[in-house]
Amino acid sequence: MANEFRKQAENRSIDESCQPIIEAGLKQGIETAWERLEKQKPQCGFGQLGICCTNCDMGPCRIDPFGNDPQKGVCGATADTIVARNLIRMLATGAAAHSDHGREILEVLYEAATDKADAYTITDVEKLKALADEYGLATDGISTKDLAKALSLKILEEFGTIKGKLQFYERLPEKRKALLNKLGIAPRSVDREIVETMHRVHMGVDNDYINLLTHGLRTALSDGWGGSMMATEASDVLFGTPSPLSSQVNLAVLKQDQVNIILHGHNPILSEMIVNAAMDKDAVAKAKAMGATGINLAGMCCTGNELLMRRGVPIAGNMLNQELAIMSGAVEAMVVDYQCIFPAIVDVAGCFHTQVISTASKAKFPGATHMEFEPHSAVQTAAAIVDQAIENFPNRKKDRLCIPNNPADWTAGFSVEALLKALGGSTDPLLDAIKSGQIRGAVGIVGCNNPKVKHDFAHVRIMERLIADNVLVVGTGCAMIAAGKAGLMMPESAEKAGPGLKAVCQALGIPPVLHMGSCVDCSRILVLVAALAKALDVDISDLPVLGSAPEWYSEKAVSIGSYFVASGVTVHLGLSPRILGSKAVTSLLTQGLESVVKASFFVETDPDKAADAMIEKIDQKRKALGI
Ligand code: SF4
Ligand code: MSK
Repeated sequence: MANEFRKQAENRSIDESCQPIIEAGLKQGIETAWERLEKQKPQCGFGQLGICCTNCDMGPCRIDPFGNDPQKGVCGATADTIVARNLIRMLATGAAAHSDHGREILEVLYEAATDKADAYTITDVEKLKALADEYGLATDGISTKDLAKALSLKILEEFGTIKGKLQFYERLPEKRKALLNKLGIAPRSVDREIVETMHRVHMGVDNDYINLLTHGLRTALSDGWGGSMMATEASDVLFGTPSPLSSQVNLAVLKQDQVNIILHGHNPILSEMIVNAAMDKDAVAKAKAMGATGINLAGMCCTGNELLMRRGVPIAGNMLNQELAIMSGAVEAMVVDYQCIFPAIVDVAGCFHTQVISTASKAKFPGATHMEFEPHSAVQTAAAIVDQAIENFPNRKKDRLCIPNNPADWTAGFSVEALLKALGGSTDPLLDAIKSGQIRGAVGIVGCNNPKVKHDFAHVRIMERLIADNVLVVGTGCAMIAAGKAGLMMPESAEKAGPGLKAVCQALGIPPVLHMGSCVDCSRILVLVAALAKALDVDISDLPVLGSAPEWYSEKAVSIGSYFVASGVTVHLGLSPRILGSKAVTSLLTQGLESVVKASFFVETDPDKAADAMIEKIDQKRKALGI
């Protein structure tokens, strides 16, 4: 039986740091996402094909996928309408999640500028001035705080602006802007596009699948070149623009002799304060008095990525590691903000001493302790959270500890600014390497874990294949945490790259897989590809670059994939979206879009075949560019 459990653990994940914990959980009968997925099987076929509609109370309605009756919902909606509506509803939820996060960061920037949130300072004044300039604000003789106030208000206005355009959209190359303007899908404001999606999917509004999907692209653009980009830029102003640093990753970053606090979710606003609170000497002294040797912070998912990028805080794991971290028996507190947090962590925590502490008014977890975060009292809340974790240390059951050894080393912090600095101030060396063929192209690998895919396997396999073929990988989110755990993010990892890429990485002292941040930081990838296209005076769709989400699960990923495609980057998906119930929608998204936005989606579940297809597409782009 023990062997059986080990085999099961190895089948679930390639992350060696979590396999012993999965095995221990199986022995103890602790339910995790993998068990819950099994219990859901067979998952509803109508749902998987996207042909179940619950949009109104005449339904729910289902379309027969074999062409028999019924072929229409009670209202008359066809499979094409239902599939397109369901997809853009998902997309809008993802765009809303990113953008609402962005709005909150901007509100804290405003409060910091108006002395309502003293704990926050403006760290990157240079970026503040550059952004103010971009927004047409006078900067001479204006104090930093006044500038931050004016800028945050100006950007916040764009959530509901009536001027009909977003400033960051101007960052697109002229050719792309002209195309999007011609198609009529330039985003008009952030909230407007999301609200309009919700309007269009109501019964009896937009029933034309092409019209629905076209607006889906506009909504996604309002996320990529709007809400997400605002979140990235405002976070940089507040907490600093990332630059390369070293840290560690995987569940072995948890410490046997210290109070372990995990910071999980997406928003850095409170967690940055917890990083400070954990360094407080009274808190450390109290931890020691409680029998620990100190306080250890570890990130999880994108709150982790935010803290890693700017503060070098180690990361315990990505999305499928969240329950496993608690099952190490070594976590005193898991502090959560929002997005990608399993409700089930409260149940798993119930089997151990871990306290789940929720902090966002909009994300409460029944069974968790709620300690609400407000910017004006951030320092006190952070201190109280750290104190609660310290108090919980004596409750740890030593005989249930299962902390793996050997954390992996990694480097992160590759903002566009840091990359340009490494390149000597311009994109030219990168473009020269691409033109000469030393670097064949680049792929942005982003997104999540999904228990339908062996944890981290698709991410890592695709990355290994691409770098071996001289394709530079950049990325964000849980994909990058997978890469770090697999040892692909050290300068020495260049050894795993093909000769051209290896030489470039060694010359610059960078790894072949570059961590650019959290989910909202996919906007950094947009800025990078826009800069490359502008330097070559081509459209983004002409570049030998692709996007890939090998293990995606979230609605945010639907929005990210769509804004990449709308920006001209073809995107690989490792799992099919729920669109196969409509041939028309499937064909539009996987082929038809090429003639509209010069990019499209393709689905390939086999990581090797996906890597082959990406390399082929990169070579086609190179040929078309004449390089
Ligand atoms: Fe059924 Fe139409 Fe209502 Fe959807 S909107 S549930 S297809 S009646
Ligand atoms: S956390 S959206 S599982 S990347 Fe950003 Fe990871 Fe995907 Fe959440």
